[in-house]
Amino acid sequence: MTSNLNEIIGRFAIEGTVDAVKPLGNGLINDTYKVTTIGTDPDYVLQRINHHIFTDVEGLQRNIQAVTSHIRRKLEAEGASDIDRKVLAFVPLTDGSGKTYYYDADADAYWRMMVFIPDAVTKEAVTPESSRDCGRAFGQFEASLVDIDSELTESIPDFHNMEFRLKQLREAVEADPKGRVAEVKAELDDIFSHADEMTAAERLHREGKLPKRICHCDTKVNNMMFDKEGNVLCVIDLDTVMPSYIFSDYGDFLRTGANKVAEDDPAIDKVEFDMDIFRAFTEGYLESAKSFLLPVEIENLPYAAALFPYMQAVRFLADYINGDTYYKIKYPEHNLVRTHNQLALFHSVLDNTPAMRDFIAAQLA
Ligand code: GN1
Ligand code: MG
Repeated sequence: MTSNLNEIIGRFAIEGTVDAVKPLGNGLINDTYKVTTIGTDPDYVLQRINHHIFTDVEGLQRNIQAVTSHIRRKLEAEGASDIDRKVLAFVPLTDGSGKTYYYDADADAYWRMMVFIPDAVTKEAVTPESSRDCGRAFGQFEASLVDIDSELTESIPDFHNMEFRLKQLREAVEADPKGRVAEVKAELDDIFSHADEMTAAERLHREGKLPKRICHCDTKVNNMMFDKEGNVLCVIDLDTVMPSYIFSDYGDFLRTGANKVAEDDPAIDKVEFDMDIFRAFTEGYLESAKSFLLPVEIENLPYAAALFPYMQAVRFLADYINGDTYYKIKYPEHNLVRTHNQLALFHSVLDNTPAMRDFIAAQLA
């Protein structure tokens, strides 16, 4: 059974009278609608949260509330202008519970409502200029959260834990439900030959040398709002905001932004790590994040750039072996093609690592 949208909207304490409700954006995980009101009252964004992926909706919304109210308080203390366009605002329910999500038991659906940010745009394409802005903005996002005192939960447990992702791959290989393991021996050999170096983060963390901080964990260019002049307004899509190594935000942006082709492009010989994007993003990121980053975090930025294509290859290959149960596929070999693409990117990052180290050292000099 599907939810009645007007009935859902009525659960939230919005201002004004609803004029129209229309689908918004092209997200793969949540369903999103724009709720337009009559006249000058704010418009809203209504979202159905995918609770099959985000199983702890209560914890997830608590994370988002903690993060957005912390950022809002800081902006207010700084006397910043235009605060409503610089941080998301979630609408509470009308029932006085203070909750910012509604569970529709009949349809087994979770909903939330936020204020629509007017006169803002998102970008899909990464240029050196926009990646510098993204680096600065994601670094700023982390910087503004270093002193948050709320305990955040992992909205997807072990999301970016490389040891855990390798364990999932080993389990897939062991089970081999589709008989696909025999055809991916070379890919598995490649992956497992780098397993030790790629799990360095977990070891550093256990040794007490590497902290977890509040990270965004889905740092794509399209998760950022810009004003009409092209200035960054704010970071959006906060479902994956959770404690992680800063490698998550740095590495995952470069995984998507600095690949010369899309992550599922079958032209594997065209996969290449784009050093122009790397330099611009790193400059922006260090500008806003170096005030709090530890030497161990900065030293390992090239590792982070390699870690994310590697982790994604592990995840895609495990899904391929398992019979494509997690990622949507458009054709039977899709996850295998994605695996090849991400492994090629991983090797391109390794080839560029000495140059990356030199660049980062020069930034700090
Ligand atoms: C998923 O749906 P999307 O593209 O935002 C995945 C990411 C992967 C990405 C690979 C919750 O993100 O971790 O990097 O696919 N998100 C989740 O395309 O698993
Ligand atoms: Mg998104």
